[in-house]
Amino acid sequence: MVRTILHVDMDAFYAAVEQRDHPEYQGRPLIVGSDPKGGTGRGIVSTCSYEARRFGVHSAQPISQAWRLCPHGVYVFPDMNKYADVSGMIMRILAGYTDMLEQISIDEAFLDVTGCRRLSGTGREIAEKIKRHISGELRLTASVGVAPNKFLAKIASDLEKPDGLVVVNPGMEKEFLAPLPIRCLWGVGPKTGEVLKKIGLHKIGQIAAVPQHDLERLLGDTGARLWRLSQGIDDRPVEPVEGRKSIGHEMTFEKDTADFDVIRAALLELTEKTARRMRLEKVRARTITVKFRKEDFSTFTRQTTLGETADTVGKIFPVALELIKGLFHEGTRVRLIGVYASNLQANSSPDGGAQLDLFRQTSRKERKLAEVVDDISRRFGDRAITRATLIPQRKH
Ligand code: TTP
Ligand code: MG
Repeated sequence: MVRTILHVDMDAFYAAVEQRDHPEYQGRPLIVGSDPKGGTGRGIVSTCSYEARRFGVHSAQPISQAWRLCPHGVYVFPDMNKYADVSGMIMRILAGYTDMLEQISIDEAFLDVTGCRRLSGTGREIAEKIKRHISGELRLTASVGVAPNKFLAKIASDLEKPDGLVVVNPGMEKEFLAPLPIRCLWGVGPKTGEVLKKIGLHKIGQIAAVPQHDLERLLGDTGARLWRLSQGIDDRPVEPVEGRKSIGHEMTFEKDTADFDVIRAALLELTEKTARRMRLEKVRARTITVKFRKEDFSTFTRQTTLGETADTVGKIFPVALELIKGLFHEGTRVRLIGVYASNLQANSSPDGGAQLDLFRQTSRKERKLAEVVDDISRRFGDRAITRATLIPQRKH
């Protein structure tokens, strides 16, 4: 069955909220981030208004550089509580259109409106309604992509920002993708990008024209996945939190590795991402699973059920590490590892739902730490804060 998926993404989210609430900022370059301190500030830009983007300012840029590019801009500190409240209002509006709603960050969500088309109109009509609803009620603009799958909807929402609406009709997938640069394909990092460029592939249409097995030979699993995406194929369902079976992350090592320290560091990073995701979606897990693939592609999984539900690295990592140790033997060369949290439960109680926790005190401290980390990474990007053990050892 052909699906109708919407991707809704707010325009310049934090900056737009500030401009709405401070009419004197409207029409001006507005930079939300840490204190620029007259150009000597050491923090980064969270986001900026479209007026500021014209000067080359962007998210995750050092604030000192933003200052050089745009010294006459307005600089404000992020007000996370306010943005979280507005985010909640946006999600409640979206939830009024379908139960098939998957929030993926503070300002974006996927909706599967396949079942609503007859009642509420075409995908385009539903998208127009949602845009009007959000701007009428919250005085903020959203950009929406409408397409037969998540991948295309996400690209489409970005194409005509701000206040955009782009529809990819079924049958037009390949045509729509062909002229776009390959970095739009999920999973094309700088490394893979280089490999593809070297053999003369720059546009998605060029990838789509390569025989699938050639791309697979070149890039393995990634090649197969990229080829499918280049054809506009993406079967992943929109997963509302309640219906969601698991949250997790996996990674393939650049080079197969037998170094357990490398594996441990990667596992910690994956656990960190997974736990953060769980807190964002306000769920806790009872089951932890690890995935382990050797150089010969043989793949193993192991899982454990916890005595109590968890959503922090402190609780999940030791369990995941034990599971991985059970699968690793001296000399084993590892290609990929993953960690998944499942058996998910909504987390509504204020102490994080850990009523059975005997170590209340440590548990509370750990949650506090996790919340601070979440806050920092929301403001300054995922790379802004990490565990010291994840920083590669440098000379100094
Ligand atoms: P985005 O949707 O990526 O950016 P945006 O909404 O500001 O702008 P647009 O979508 O129109 O391009 O991120 C949503 C919010 O998340 C953003 O307003 C601020 C925050 N954010 C950070 O704090 N750091 C970052 O590096 C990024 C990308 C976003
Ligand atoms: Mg946005």
